[in-house]
Amino acid sequence: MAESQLASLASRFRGCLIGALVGDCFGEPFEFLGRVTLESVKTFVHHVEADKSKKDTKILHYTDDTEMRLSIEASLLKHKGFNAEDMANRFAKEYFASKIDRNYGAHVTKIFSDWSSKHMEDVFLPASQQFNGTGSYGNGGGMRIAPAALFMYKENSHKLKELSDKITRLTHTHKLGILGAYLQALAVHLALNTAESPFPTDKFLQELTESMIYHEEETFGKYSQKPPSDSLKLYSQKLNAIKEFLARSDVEKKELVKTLGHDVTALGSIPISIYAFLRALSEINGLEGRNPYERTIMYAISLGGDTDTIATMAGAIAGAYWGEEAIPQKWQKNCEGLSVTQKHADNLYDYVKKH
Ligand code: F2R
Ligand code: MG
Ligand code: MG
Repeated sequence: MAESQLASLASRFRGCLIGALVGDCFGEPFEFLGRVTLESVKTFVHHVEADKSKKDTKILHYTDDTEMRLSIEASLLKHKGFNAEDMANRFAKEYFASKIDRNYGAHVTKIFSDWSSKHMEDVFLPASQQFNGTGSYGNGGGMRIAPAALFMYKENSHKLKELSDKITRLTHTHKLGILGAYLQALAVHLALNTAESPFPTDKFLQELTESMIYHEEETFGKYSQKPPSDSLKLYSQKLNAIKEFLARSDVEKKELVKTLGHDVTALGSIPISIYAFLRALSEINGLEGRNPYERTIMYAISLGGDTDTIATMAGAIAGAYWGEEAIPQKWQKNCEGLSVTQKHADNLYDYVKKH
């Protein structure tokens, strides 16, 4: 693909948010299902792509990843920036109003209850009290952060981090939860701002790694919270592992998951989402004939574990680079929340163009 064939910016805004939506809806049936294979993902996708007139094609519901993302978009647009009380209100209102179980994280809903039941002088307080005051390092910050990257399209990474941190701290105050959400936001921001083709993988990974080294030193130099994992303890280490995996042709899922993770923590899911996007830039055995966005989603889900969240994060990055056109119409139309996602993407694009 030559530079002139890159998708328009408006298409990339839509691609990012629709890309995230599809990842969530397609990943949901597989979340922590046990054994997931590329073949089972292909069977599922073929079913989605089958003629809608066939009786058993159902709309795919979104989960907490999308419900919270939509609230962030609505709040940023309404207030032309971050408003803590409004965003918190929207998170809680959507959670309590939903007739569908969106499968929220086990602890985050306690924060919604606190916001709703107590008069809160400080909306950041309930999150900071979770897990004996260490805060959550779940991936709930990263799963919903893509709109921050769109909103800060014209701004530098420091401004992006300020916004990402504020949004994340409403529910996740552990340093790894906050850093992970920023890593995901930066990955989307860089993909959106990349005007080169083919995609410059080395440059992308280098920028992510340099930024994470800078912020990890700043963070762990000042704070005493220790990372929970007994494998690679920092995002920058996992980004180095991604570079090594991409240089090899013999990487098995087992080794990938052991090193990068595929669980509900930020450290155990955001790096593998970035890897899925980068790996899908090249052909993948069994996914011949699929474009890079399709490969990203199908491959991300095939890695198993927290599939809705890994696929929504990988899908946001892929959509921000490849644009809306790369996402098959049949995939889009089978997802709950398509029209509101399109509207939010267009409104964010209009906002960014004017400011
Ligand atoms: N809830 C789900 N899926 C069901 C997950 C079941 C799974 N077997 C499991 O391991 O929990 N999906 C949705 O939740 C994820 C996002 O979660 P979020 O918003 O980060 O929630 P929470 O409650 O803050 O954190 C999730 C879990 O992480 C562990 N954890 C976090 N911080 C911790 C800490 N400081 N100490 C110890 N454990 C910590 C806890 O187990 C939390 O329950 C997404 O997958 C979304 O799709
Ligand atoms: Mg979910
Ligand atoms: Mg999940």
